Amino acid sequence: MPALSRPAAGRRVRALAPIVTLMAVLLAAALPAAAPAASTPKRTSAKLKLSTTSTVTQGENGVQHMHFVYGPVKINPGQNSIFFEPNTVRPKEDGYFTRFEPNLIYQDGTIPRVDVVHLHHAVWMINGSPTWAAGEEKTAAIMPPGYGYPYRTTDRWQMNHMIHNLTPNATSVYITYDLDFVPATAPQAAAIQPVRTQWLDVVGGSYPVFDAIKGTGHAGGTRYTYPDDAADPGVRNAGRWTVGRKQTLVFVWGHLHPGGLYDDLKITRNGVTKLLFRANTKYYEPAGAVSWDVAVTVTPTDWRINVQPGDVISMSGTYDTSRASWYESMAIMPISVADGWSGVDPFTQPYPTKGVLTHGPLAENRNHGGARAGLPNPLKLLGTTAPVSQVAIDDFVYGQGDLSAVGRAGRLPVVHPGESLTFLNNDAFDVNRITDPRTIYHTITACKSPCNRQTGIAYPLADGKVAFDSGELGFGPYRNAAQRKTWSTPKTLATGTYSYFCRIHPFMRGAFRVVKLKGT
Ligand SMILES: [Cu+2]
Repeated sequence: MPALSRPAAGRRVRALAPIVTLMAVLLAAALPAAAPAASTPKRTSAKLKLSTTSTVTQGENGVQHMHFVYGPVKINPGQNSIFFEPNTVRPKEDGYFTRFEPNLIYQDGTIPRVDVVHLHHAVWMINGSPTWAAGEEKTAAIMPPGYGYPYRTTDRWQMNHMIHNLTPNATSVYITYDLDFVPATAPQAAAIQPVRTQWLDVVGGSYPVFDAIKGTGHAGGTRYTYPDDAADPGVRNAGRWTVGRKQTLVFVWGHLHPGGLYDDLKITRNGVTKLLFRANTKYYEPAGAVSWDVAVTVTPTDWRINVQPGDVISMSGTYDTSRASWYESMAIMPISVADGWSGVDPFTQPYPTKGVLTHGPLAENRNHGGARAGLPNPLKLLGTTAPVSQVAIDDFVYGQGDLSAVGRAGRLPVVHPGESLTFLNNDAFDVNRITDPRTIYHTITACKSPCNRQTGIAYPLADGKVAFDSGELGFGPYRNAAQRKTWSTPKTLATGTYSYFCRIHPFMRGAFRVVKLKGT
């Protein structure tokens, strides 16, 4: 189990969240499969650990409950990198999948605390197509009775994962997935209608993200919907699918990041647009829509929508921009689709719209943060006596003005109005090593002063009075890397003290000051 201390212990002591015993959670399989959204499933609180070996147990009606364990996945200090790897952890015979449920565990079967290491995303790529996915919201995909994903042992599986290590400590984890499987040899298999995933994503590409900036969007700058509120009209067609033949939509789920409120699935026919389903969030987080302590609704088991050639299926994602900015946000809706019609016409017949939750509050989300941490209040810290032009970041520490620093290094770097302070990420290694997965990305992201409280899943937030963000400083093969290691503060900042944090490693805090020095 990784300790929450820095690797170079003793040099400087950080005020971090107290080390608490990691809590095991109930086997998610023990939860009700589909409780009405109105009734929240119970918090996971049992002492069960997930198995660290793949297992199969025989269920009823020919169904096998399969628990797969993928890994170990070595996690480097502070990593936030994307990997594509072949995946051979899967059934040994042909059949159908009727349920998918993801998780992340340590070697001992316990589930990592989400503020320590978490599944930013994982996508199960099958024969080159994204089929199932997981984010830290850990939604389960449960097919309505009679539908299943066909599986052949000759299929090509790849795992695309982005596991985010919020600490400077290396660790090792396993991605788990619980699948209900009906072997092709079981009599029940003959009655299963095959489905495939139609992937809808508001942005598209290998790293489909957008920024939802505090105070922007609609409803007085409190809601930001992508693509509707996006400035770039070129992106507006990414989350659309034009139907080519008679098909039935049988199941829909939605992926969002913290701050996300809902994903909407829509259909347009003959110029008329209707909402087919809203994947709505249920935040268990006491502070509201600001953390991963959330579940997202899926379609109810009797939801079936007939679609026909020419129909346009589209989606949007909406974030709360009243309290904070949400950088690198996602909005994705995988749809399970069967051939032929086995549902209702959405324009002439009623269909259920109330979603269901697939899990309750999860124990791994319990460290919310925000308590006193013993860090200084930057508003009361002295500034440097001369203007500073550059702050280097080394080994997870901002070189000047880091709130954990003592003595002169803890003085806030001062810049003149109209000038900027440049940050240099030395943990990003060299440009010649751009594919090195050890690259450590850091950000300089505005948070509301003093921004000095204990780190948790809901603290700190990108809630600075003036929003700024450097992007992920560093190099790498994917779009999450800024492909540069420097960033300069806006020259337009008014005089005052500005707090910031690293949104990849939120224990990293710092501040700088814009001030006109006397005599200059
Ligand atoms: Cu960082």
